[in-house]
Amino acid sequence: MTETVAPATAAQPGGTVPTFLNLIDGEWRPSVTGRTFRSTNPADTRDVIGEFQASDAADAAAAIRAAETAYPGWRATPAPKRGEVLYRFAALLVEHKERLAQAMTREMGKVLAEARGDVQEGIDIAFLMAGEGRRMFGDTVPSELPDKWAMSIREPLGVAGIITPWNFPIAIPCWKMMPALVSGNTVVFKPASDAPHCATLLVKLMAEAGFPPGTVNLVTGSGEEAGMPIVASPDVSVISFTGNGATGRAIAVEAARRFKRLSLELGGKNGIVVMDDADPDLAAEGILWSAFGTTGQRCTACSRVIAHRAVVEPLLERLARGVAGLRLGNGLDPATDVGPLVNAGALDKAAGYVEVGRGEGELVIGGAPATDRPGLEHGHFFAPTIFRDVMPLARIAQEEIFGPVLAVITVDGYEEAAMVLNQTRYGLSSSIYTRDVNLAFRAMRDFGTGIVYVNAGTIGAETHLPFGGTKQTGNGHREAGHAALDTFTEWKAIYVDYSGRLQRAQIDNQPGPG
Ligand code: UN1
Repeated sequence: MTETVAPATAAQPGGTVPTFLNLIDGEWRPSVTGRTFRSTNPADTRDVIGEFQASDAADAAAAIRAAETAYPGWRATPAPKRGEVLYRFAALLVEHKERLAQAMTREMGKVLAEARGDVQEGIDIAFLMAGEGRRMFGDTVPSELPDKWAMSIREPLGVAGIITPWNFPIAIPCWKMMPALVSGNTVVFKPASDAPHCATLLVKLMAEAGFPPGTVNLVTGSGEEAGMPIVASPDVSVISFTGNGATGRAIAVEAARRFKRLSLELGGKNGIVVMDDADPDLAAEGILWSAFGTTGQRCTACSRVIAHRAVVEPLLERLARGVAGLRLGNGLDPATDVGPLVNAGALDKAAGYVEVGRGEGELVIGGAPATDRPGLEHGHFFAPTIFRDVMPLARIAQEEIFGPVLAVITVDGYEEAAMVLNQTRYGLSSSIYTRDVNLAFRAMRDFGTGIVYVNAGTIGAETHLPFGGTKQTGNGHREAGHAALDTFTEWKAIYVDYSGRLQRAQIDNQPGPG
């Protein structure tokens, strides 16, 4: 493989563009299609990162075969030994953190400090799951009968299909692959087409860490050509997907045909409630970070503020001031607060929702692409945007924009705030700012999301608690924490009768009255 981490600055026009390959059965291989696609820098699209394999069903099939072949050996490897490979991988991530973070900022635009955080999340989950190699707790319970043993163990499922988004291009693949691998599955990994370079660097380190050939296979390409064949394959036992709802639905339909285990992590429309007793400075800071960090491109990003009428003016004043101070630019520049959107489609989507928003609320600040500003001409930059006086059921308060567009809704009390907060089809993250402990506990109970924050924004989940959402945010599974093992394992109940005679179970030994 031509493996270079190109300089952080834009490639010279006419400079050579490296070509990257799939990893199948421990070998770097070109796609059978002979086609490639480009990954470019969203802060400056003249900077081409590389050509990547435009794989199709035949490449997916080869990767699945490799994973199937590697499975018996990996499954038979004791879990603590599998965990040791994860430890080595985690250590390599630590060693290469800065290089990976730079490559990430260049490929998908998030500012360097956040890119480092993304790699850190990968490190954290790798260490956590490495430890699962020595835990992976099951139950040992007393039997109903004498001289009989009863216990349960987790077993791997087989080949895991891992299909990931571009917005956390190291963290999310690690969230999925680490629990899959430590529990004895082998992996076929199809990353988003906006971040194939990060995926390539990641699997290269995995191979270096000592995952045996075929245990981890990488196939780049489009969702339709390379992803769907993985979902449809009878030889893939479990799919874990993070991405948009429409793709999630198509995957769910296909997976259902084979009763395939499927974990979906889809959209969000995360709200922050600000009560009249909240500290307005603290709330404004949390909102700005949650709404405009990662340019609003997190599943957990805050896109709705539900503010008590008594605080809405001081809050909006702070938010507008905060937004005015945010510096847009290339994420490699330490002065940058907000990087570009990932691609031209994302820019068009944000602009389209701003047009919708003009009819649904009052524009406070922003509202346009920022590509007319000096230095931003060649990137997908959009000005952080706030609308006020938005009605709870307005489109900009209901639909996931996945960009820096925030809708502020005014309410008159806690009951109304909780109702509005829950009035969406999604349920990933939520937050309340209040100094009233009773209200905080009511919110913990009432907010119908998988993650609830008190006096903090909606982003920044830690890797050792379950991550995921209710309603159309997913299909009930959770990532991260020990809950992640539930996606990639199934339970086996084991009974050992050491009495040396036939003992009928309690249910089979009911003589009846008299
Ligand atoms: C995502 O956007 O899909 O909680 C993941 C957070 C991060 C993960 C976000 N730890 O904001």
